[in-house]
Amino acid sequence: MSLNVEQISKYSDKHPKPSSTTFTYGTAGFRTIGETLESTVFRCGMLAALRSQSKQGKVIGVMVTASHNREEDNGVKLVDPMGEMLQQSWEGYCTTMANAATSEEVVEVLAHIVQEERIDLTIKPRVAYARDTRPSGPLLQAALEDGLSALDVDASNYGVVTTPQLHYFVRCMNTENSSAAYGEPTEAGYNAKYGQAFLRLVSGKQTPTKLYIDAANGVGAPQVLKLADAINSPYFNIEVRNSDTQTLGKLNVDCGADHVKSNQRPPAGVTLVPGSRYCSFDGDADRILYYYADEHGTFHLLDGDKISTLVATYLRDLVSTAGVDDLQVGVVQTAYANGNSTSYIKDTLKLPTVFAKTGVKHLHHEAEKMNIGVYFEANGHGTVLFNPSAVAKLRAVEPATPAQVDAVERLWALRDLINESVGDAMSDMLLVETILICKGWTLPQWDEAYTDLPSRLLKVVVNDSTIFKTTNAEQTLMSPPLLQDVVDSLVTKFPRGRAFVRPSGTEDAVRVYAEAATRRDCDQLAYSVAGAVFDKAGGRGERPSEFI
Ligand code: 16G
Ligand code: MG
Repeated sequence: MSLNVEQISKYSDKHPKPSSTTFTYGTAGFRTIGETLESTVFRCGMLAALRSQSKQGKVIGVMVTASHNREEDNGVKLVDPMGEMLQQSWEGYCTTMANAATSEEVVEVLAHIVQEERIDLTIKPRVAYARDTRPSGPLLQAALEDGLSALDVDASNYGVVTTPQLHYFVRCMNTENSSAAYGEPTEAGYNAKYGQAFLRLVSGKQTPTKLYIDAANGVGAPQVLKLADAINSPYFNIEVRNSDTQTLGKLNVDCGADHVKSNQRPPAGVTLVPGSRYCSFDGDADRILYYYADEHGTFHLLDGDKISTLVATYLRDLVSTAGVDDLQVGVVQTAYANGNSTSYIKDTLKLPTVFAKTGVKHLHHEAEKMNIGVYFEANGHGTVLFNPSAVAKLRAVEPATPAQVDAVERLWALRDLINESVGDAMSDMLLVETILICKGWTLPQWDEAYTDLPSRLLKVVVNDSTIFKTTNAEQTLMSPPLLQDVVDSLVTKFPRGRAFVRPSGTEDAVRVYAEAATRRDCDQLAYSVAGAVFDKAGGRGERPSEFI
């Protein structure tokens, strides 16, 4: 069997590539102005089909979203059979395919992939797809459906759902009727699985105060309300703010997890009252952060690092109570993790921790190497993985005391509560709520574990960000030459100073991160490093110079 060239060309001619744009499959798929993405999304439909055939007809996911980016942007990414990010070796195919100039070239690229991957075209391809609430979503979805029709895909449309929900559906579909069955691949199945695990873990404890959720005016708003309906219990007492997905121009504007983390202040539409509890999702609900105001009204952020230390502590204690001694909990962070969180994990919790490159796929792969791997980016994106040896060790344990029985049961329930396919704001929220309810903790009590070092993230626009090459989990610059020496010498001037420079994987810019013992030192360090990048590596526009 060979590719149906006539059918593919007919559909492809409907979605010509804009001649002036070059597309790249970046950290989280393709992402740019939504209206320019039609040809790319169409082609992703065909790529998903081939990927499915290369996996013997397993379901591949396609998600149309641009997460926390502005509303006019959109994006598309592919999801592999277990709900994980697309295998990196296929990213190159995606980029080549997106940049094919004509329909003839599109067919050539498809034929090349079929040959390289030895794809059996007689296998029926299966794809599950969904989108977020962006206005360009319906147009792109129609293009995607053409791509699926071009290769005669057996397709499932999940409508408007969060990114992690689609990852969950893909994993469920591919594990149905197997010993690894993950759940029912429907919204109701998702809500039932996570909702029931949550209630199993918290029942009998004291009910919490209300949780205010900033849903970034995105898809998390309708979905978390459905989750609350399914849970239907005072243990999940929520009020959703920034839930307007209908009015144009509101998505992620002055709200959402990225805004809160970047600006270190509460979102619009939420007035913090001391004693109350708040969290923010991002636009596609794969990130979450908590925050509160103290009695002086000062804002305190509980970011991904705080979530990961809370979760790792809880798991470590349960593992120890359960008596599964050789079951190791580890933590994966990125260079953006606050230095005090890393010291806390190493010195106080005494847990192993490693750094991975930015981007969920990199953390995920490191976490897979651990028995129980907790991974979070400081921006609130993360989850927990139980690897097969952890599951085997848990199965083998023979609890002797009621406390051990309880701890083992809790570990199983936690595994059901966690979306292991990818970081998930709703599942992570239920996890944090569970731990707080079980410990009887307020947000300030959770916050007591350690105090963040002051940190600052700056962006420098340069002529060519591709000259920036890093190593050591993006903490050390290899190129441009000698720039790392300058960074190193600046860092030594400030107590507890740390700084790194890395090219962004989602936009054409360079990011500078710095932290130090005091706010003043931290800002001085950040601006001196950013100034050095600007001067020595082709800075464009205004020189970053607020303090120097
Ligand atoms: C993407 C990543 C996020 C990462 C961010 C870094 C996924 C699903 N998302 O949004 O994890 O923190 O990129 O962006 O992997 P940057 O490279 O522009 O700094
Ligand atoms: Mg997101």
